[in-house]
Amino acid sequence: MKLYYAPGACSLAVHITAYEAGLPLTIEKVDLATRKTETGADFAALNPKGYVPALKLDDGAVMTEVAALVQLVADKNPSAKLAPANGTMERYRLQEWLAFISSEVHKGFSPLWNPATPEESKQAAKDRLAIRFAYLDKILAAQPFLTGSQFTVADAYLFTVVNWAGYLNIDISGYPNLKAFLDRVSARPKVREALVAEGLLQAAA
Ligand SMILES: N[C@@H](CCC(=O)N[C@@H](CS)C(=O)NCC(=O)O)C(=O)O
Repeated sequence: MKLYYAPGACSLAVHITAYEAGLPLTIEKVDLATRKTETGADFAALNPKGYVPALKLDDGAVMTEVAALVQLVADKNPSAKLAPANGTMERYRLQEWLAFISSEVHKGFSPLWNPATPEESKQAAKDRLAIRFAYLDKILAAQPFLTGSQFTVADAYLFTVVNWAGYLNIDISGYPNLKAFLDRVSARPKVREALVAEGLLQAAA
């Protein structure tokens, strides 16, 4: 499998999932401004949506959308327990989390990345995110991960997007359980490996 990614973007959730699942993965960086990859390939031709992540499977098929990709990758190695079995209530709960993260948190950040967003709209986006953070903080007060005691793809996705708060100078110290979650996930060896591979963290000497 080959993951087309941009450093620290939502593609990191798929990257973390593949490493946590112990699956072989090659990665190719995409310049989102030019839509060219680091090998000079035309990313827009590969994924007409133009955004990362895109995953090229071993049969050449290209898949997109974080919420679908993390499940596809997790299901390739069920023994890693990154997603409960398909068709179970636990799996639907996981999908409930993935939908929440995608629409309420991931896309909640989007206006903040856009330099053209007026200040007023940025503040409104931050206010909405604060409501989501407060909810997540309550959940994570009672359990280490979103679905309970097991790290899943939902945690990989939540970590990836809430981690953007640091880059955007959004103070999350008012959500100590969410902050502790970020620290807990960022300390995982496979997460660190993905961060190093994307050039976001120095490899330990
Ligand atoms: N619905 C997509 C959204 C992906 C997305 O927002 N990708 C961002 C990076 S996190 C991106 O590539 N933005 C550049 C663009 O849209 O041109 C998904 O969930 O995978």
